[in-house]
Order: sequence, then C-alpha cells, then structure tokens
Amino acid sequence: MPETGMIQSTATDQLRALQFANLQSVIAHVFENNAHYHEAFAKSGITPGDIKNLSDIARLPFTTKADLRAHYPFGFFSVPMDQVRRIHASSGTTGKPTVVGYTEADLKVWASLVARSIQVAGGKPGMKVHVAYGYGLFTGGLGAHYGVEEAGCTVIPMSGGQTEKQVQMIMDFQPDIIMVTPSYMLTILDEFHKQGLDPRATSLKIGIFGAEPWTDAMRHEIESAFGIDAVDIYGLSEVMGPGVASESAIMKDGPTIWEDHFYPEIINPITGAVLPDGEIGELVFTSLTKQAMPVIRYRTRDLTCLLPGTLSGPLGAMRRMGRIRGRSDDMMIIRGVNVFPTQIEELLFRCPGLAPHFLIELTRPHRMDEMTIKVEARPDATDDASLLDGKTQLAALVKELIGVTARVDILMPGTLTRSVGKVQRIRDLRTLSP
Ligand code: DLL
Repeated sequence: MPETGMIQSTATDQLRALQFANLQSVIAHVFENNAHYHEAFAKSGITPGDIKNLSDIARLPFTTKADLRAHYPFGFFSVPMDQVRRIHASSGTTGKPTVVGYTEADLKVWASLVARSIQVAGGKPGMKVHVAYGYGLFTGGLGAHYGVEEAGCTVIPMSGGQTEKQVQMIMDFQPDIIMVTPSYMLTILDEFHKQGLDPRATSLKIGIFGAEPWTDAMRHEIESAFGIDAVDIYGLSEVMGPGVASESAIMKDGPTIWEDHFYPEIINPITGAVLPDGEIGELVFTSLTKQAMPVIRYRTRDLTCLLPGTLSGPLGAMRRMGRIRGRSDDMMIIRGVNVFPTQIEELLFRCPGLAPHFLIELTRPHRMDEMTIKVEARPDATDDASLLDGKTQLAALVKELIGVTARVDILMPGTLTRSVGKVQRIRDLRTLSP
C-alpha cells in the first residue's frame, strides 16, 4: 500500500501535468484568436512555444478589467459569435459593464463545477435548492441554476428580491439548500421575524453563500439563526461566475479552487511578483479550459492567500484560498491605516446588542479622514446600558485591533437599507466634505 503522502504527491503531479497541457492549448488558442492577447504577447516578446512549464506562466502579461472594457462589448471573445451560446455582464461601479461569453462546452463545464460545489457542500441528488441569487446578466442566478440541475437536484429559481415571497416559498416548497448572498440571507432572516416565523424550523439544511466578502463571525450568526451549515462559494464573471472555488461543509476551511479549470496565483499587487503559497496578495487566475473568453493572468483585485488542499480523494490535490478579506477597491485608507469592511464586521459580532447591519461612512471634515460606523441595535437589545457598552466596546476594539479611531453611531433596528444582492458597506462622502 502506498502511503497517503505518496498518493497525494501523485495526484498533485497529475494535476500539474493536466494544468500544463491545458495551459499550452489555451495560450495557443488566444494567441491565434484574440487580437488583444496576440498583441500583448508580441509586446512582451513571447510566443506560445516559449511556455515550457507551469512556472513560465509568470512570463505572460497580466489581464485587467480595463483590458476587457477596452474591447467592449464582444471584442474579447476568442471564438466567432455564432459559437457563443450565452452572454453575462458584471456591472462595475462605474462605466461600461464587463461582458463575458460562453460556448456550449463552457456552459457544461460551468454547470459541472457548480454541481461539484453543491456536492462538497453536502448537497445530494433529489434535494431541492432555492436559488435567491439574482437572475439576468449577473452570473449568480443562472450560474447556480444549471449547476443545481447538473447535481441532480430540483431548482427553485426564485432570484433576488420579493423578500416576503422568498419566505413563503421557503415555507411552502421546503427546500434543503439555499444559494444566496450572505447579506440577503440576513434580510430574509428579518422577514422571518417580521412574519413571526421561526427561522430554525424550516426545511433548510445548507446555505451556499458568496458573491461578496463575509466573515466566519457572520457564518456563525447565520448558522445559529437558521440552524443550517453555511459554506462559502467564490467566483467572478470574468473567470466564469459562481463555482470557481467552493467550500466543503465538513471542513469549512475556505473554498477549494477547482484547479483543473483555473490556475491560481497570488501576486504582490504593487510589483506584480508571484508570492509563495500562504502569503497574502492579489488573486490572479488563468483559464485553462475556457473557449469563448479565456483570460490569462486575470487580476481579480481580491486579496487572499493560497493554502494546501484538504479535500479527500483526487480533489485533495487542489489548493484552497483563504477567506477574501476584501477587494483592493474596498480598502479604506484611514490616516495611513488600511481597513476593510470585513474587519469591522468581525469585531461588531463581539459587541453586545449590535446587529450585523452596518454601514461605514467616510468624511473629511478638517482635511483628515474620519470613519463613522453606523450600526443597528439588535431588536431585542432594548436596554440602553448594554447598547452603550456595545458602542464603547466596538470603538475600543477598532482602535486596539485595527489601529484607527472610529465614531460609532447606534441606529434603531431596521434603519439601514437592506441588501437584496451584494451589500454596499461603504458610503464615501469625502469629496463632499468641506
Ligand atoms: O459575484 C459570482 C458569484 C455569484 C460568486 C454567486 C458566488 C456566488 P461578479 O459579480 O463578477 O461575480 O463579482 C465577483 O465578487 O471578484 C469578489 O470580489 C466578490 N466575491 C465573489 N464571491 C465571493 C466570496 C460573482 N465567496 C466579485 N467571498 C469577486 C468574497 C466574493 N468575495
């Protein structure tokens, strides 16, 4: 009997060999069929033949969102339009959306990877899955949808919004699994309370949450409120959509990247240098099997690290990613200190009486950045003294653990606008401040 370590290293070798073979074909494909890459490779003095092993990937130029936008709408496709079966788009905060396309084979791979994600989350054929990610140009709804079918489950294509109806469908259709953003799950939780229903008494067993950064503290909040297992699913439109990486319900130790289809790297966001596994930096992906719109070294702007695989069987050779701390776009620099909304989220769960509904307001009243955390009181926290404690404690924790001074405003329950999809945690009023 070979030792487990030996099996693992064989599986890793096989995975690396598969990745390299697919990398070579994808590079040849984009060099021939994508004007942007043809030019970008030529500029870097590289031809597909120069890529002789996986680490040569570091010689290839990066791709950014700006590159995709420059070819809006369909100029980044690497196949003729008549081979594109579906289009999605991600609406950035400003300007034109980023458009992505899929061939029939791409859609099959996508469905199979979402199905794999559902399986590692504990989903079994025959289960019912309530999909509350938005349907439409956003990849969340339809991406989840076809994966549910591929997993042999029954899909309930609810989409986002109509929160009252979400609750009714959960009560009446008795789903086993829900797929939704974590922030919208909290909105659904409010609705359960509003209707006087017990969220722990539903048929739900598993929640597959993603599309926005969230913390382990939020995981515990959702798990205990609904009595379910909550796992993390990661993805981005430019690379595929939901299901680029997903977390096992047994391990709950961060999403495993489906490395048979996507090659991950972590780079120093400033120098572009590749960082070793375990170090935090910007996540970069290269498509290994995409046809319609492969991306080479796509800079996600998501900050995380790569960790060793922990799944059993052949999937165990695939690495995990740490929880996303945030996107570089969401990083606030308060008097020289880098702060992410997830850091605030983590801390507010430690404070008595504070609800997980918060908004960070940035102002610049005296030419100095100031941060105000507006956070709601929990509906059951009516006692002024404990709320004052929560407020003082949050400000103290933020000062001690993040190193910035924040003002904390406690709001009445229900004051902040609720999310129906991706939540917006920052309101930047700095340009408006005198
Ligand atoms: O949000 C795809 C998706 C849908 C993933 C449903 C998971 C579930 P985009 O709209 O292109 O695609 O946004 C991608 O969302 O670069 C991250 O910043 C963030 N994101 C996605 N999943 C996670 C996650 C979809 N699990 C951007 N944790 C990504 C943290 C996430 N951030």
